[in-house]
Amino acid sequence: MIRTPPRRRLLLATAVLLPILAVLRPAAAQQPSGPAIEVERAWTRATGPSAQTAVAYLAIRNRGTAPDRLVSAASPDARVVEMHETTMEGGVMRMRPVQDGVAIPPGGVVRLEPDGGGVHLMLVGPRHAFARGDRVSLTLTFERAGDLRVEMAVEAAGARRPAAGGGGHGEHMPGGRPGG
Ligand SMILES: [Cu+2]
Repeated sequence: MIRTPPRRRLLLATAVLLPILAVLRPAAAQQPSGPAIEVERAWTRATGPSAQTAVAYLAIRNRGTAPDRLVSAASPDARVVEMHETTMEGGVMRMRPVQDGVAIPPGGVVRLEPDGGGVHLMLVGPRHAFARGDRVSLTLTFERAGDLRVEMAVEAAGARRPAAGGGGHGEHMPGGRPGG
């Protein structure tokens, strides 16, 4: 009669389990609990009735384990929402549309803020004036996370951050130069 030694049985069990774990692990990693994409500090600036554009800022946090990408944005309060980046060309500040969207790395936060690297959202053709204290609705479309609707706080004209005043570059035109 041949008995399998206990150590050998353990090795056999490990040999059977390891491939199963190898298959299960990547699937579990792709399903984080809760929403992978969160938006914080979404705000825009007060505008006059004849404003051609309004600027919008926000921070996007990726709590997931996969990279995502902001591919487009829309608002019922504007004709179109564009993603812009500000660049310096020969000492002149210019805005141009962002190509291929804004990458949001896993575990990272991307800040579309006045001092956060020059990327912002531009509400082109606001349908009405934005008054301080109002809320403006914005829908963000992500490659993986899909659509996300956020309410932006309307801060004072020229604000540099939410709920604070200060000198800003004010109203600016797509492809033009910021006011200062
Ligand atoms: Cu812009």
